Amino acid sequence: MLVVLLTTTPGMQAMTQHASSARSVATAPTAPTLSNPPVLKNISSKTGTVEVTITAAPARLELVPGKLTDVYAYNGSVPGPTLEAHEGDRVIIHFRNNLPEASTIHCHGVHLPAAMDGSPFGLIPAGGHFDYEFTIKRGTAGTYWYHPHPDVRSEYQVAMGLFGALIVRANDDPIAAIPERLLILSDNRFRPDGAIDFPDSNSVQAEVDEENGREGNVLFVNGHIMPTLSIRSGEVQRWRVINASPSRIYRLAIPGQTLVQVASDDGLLEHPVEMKDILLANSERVELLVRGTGPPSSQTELQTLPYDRYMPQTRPPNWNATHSLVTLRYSDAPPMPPVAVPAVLRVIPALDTMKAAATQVIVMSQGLINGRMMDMNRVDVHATLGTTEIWQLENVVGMDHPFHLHGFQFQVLDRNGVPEKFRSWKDVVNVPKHESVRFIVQYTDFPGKWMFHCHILAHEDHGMMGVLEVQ
Ligand SMILES: [Cu+2]
Repeated sequence: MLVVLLTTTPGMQAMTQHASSARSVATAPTAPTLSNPPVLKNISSKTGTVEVTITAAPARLELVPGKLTDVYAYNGSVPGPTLEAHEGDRVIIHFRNNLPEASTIHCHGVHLPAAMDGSPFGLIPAGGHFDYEFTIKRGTAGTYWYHPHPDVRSEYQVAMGLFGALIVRANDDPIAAIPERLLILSDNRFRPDGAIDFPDSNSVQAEVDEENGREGNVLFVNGHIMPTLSIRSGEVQRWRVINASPSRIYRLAIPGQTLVQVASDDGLLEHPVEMKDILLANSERVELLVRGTGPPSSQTELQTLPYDRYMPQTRPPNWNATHSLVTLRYSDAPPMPPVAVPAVLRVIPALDTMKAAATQVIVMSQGLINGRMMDMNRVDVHATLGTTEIWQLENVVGMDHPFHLHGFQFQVLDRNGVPEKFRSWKDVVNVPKHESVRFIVQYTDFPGKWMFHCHILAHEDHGMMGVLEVQ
């Protein structure tokens, strides 16, 4: 069964021709064209094996036009190169840590053995190396990403430039024919000389950053400031969007049109879902079908709308501004015929709440989970391999905490008791201020110690993390 996505709504052409008055926080002098980070070269000749080398090292790159910035980079680029694999592939990552400090590669959201998770339990020292090896589970095609996960230093290392996309493809992807774009969202803050700006530890800014997480005033998409993305009138594009910002939450919208969500963190939804705007918390991913509803030669933009995740006392002054992320420019080619999109993307069997062996209550407060700070020597949650559990996340403070569980993908059941509108596989869920979320998870395989934490990296670094042991 196919549905045809509608192309134009009345009045839209006029709106898109005069793209909104929103201003970006920082504007580049010349608009770059959106391009993708390089794709990691597969050095294996074996079918079904993806073998790559990733080196983390200091580098000096032009992140903002005309300035050179000392960064940490994977294979010399920010964002790092994209790891592409297929379901069922054996993935081997030869990681070399040439940073002056310990680090890891955490393949965020990927279901893999605990020893391959790149968690704080698997630190690779400065100058060290490690081979991550795992097989990508069938049915988990989706948009993932990788980043360092050392205890206490995650925010710093990600802010210094260590993050990259990890795309898992399926041979039976029902929308594989739709042209694809990758959008890795990040932000940063710079000194006048181009150096990445970290506040002095005793400053007011340091306190604000500790509370909010360090937000940048320069917004990047694939490392570009306000790039231009081309689209043809009538065309439909599949956008894979990753929030790689350590603390900024995005509320994505294109003025005058709705977005069609087709995938969540861990792959396709069951059906396309029409959304006015999409909230993308730290480390979340979404796949969208973006329709070229504007006329040839017009332009519009992808924006992030205001979203109040903050405590009133540390709310940034411009929190309620709309920021522009990407200029969407229509080619002068005549409109394309409508594109057919399947009404059914895949089937996601519901995990059965009647089979839940326990409910884990997780209370998130100011910097604490269940009243405690992270301790690598403590196990906070014990679970039995093969069982299914419900996790009840309660945010008891006045700011959002996006919650991430390592190793196991889950299904959100409800938010504040309201059943989730559509089923999806996720590995992170935002828990807004004073709200609660329940999800269900099955520990299908892979015993070991797994992290769970707030994905505002400053919160994680300051102890909002715990350990789940599956035995
Ligand atoms: Cu948090």
